[in-house]
Amino acid sequence: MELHNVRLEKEGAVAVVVIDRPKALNALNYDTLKELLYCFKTLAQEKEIGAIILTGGGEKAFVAGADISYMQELNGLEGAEFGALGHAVMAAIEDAPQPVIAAVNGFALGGGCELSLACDIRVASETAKFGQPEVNLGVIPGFGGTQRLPRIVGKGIACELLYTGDMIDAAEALRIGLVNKVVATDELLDTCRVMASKITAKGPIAIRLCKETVNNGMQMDITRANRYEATQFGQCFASEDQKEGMKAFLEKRKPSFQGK
Ligand code: DAK
Repeated sequence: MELHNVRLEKEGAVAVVVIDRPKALNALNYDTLKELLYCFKTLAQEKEIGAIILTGGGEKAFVAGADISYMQELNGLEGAEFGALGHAVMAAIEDAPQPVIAAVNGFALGGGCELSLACDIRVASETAKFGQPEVNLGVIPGFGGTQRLPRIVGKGIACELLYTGDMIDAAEALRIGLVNKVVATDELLDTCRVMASKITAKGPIAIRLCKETVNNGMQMDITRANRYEATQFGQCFASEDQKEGMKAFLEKRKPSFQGK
């Protein structure tokens, strides 16, 4: 697939996906969502990629939301198709075997905030701004914001953000647990690269199973979730990585994981 709105760059074991429509503050139209879906589906098959960073092109925005000028013209059927595509992108990020780090470099509003919520980890620049302003447009979030936001920051704070449509800055996002850390703008990508490299140095099977277990377990009650974790834990022992990791510890050397 030819990419016009998204750039896919590979730096060793780390892939960087850049949403690149800075003139429209990287707003998500149909084509951009299609390209994102393609990138995440493709990367999911690439065993040599161990972590993915998702960010926005330009200086101002991660993603300022779904593309309002595109959406304005949609009929009911097209709206439903657009919604389904958005959900498919969020699911592709969550289901990717690799951890996905959102490097939030500016506005993350509406669908842009929701995109960051689908990622495993959010790192924000000092200039980042988050919000779910859909109520200002007479709609509700449609890419999972009403579901993922309360699971991340708790119901009360999520409801305040969802009902008021207020924008919050990076410091407030950190305070409420929406982001993992806030760094200077010019350090954002390198901070994410360091984090991604730390992850890619671990056993890929353990990382994949960890992500899968967190995401699936959070949909279960605690008893089932713990049973599920025990099964997933057992799976690690069918891997060469587990043998290597434990052998390396006992031999006082660094492990050499092969992802097998
Ligand atoms: N869509 C389209 N264009 C956008 C945009 C957006 N969301 N956000 C900004 N732009 C464009 C502006 O129109 C402007 O274009 P030009 O006039 O230069 O052609 C350019 O980006 C620069 O924006 P501004 O001139 O407005 O820049 P400022 O610094 O003054 O303001 C801002 C930045 C981010 C505060 C402002 O642009 C803004 O408020 N943007 C809209 C934010 C917003 O409301 N986002 C939420 C969108 S609603 C669905 C599922 C999900 C969704 C929809 C449907 N289904 C299930 C069907 C999701 C909905 C949303 O995300």
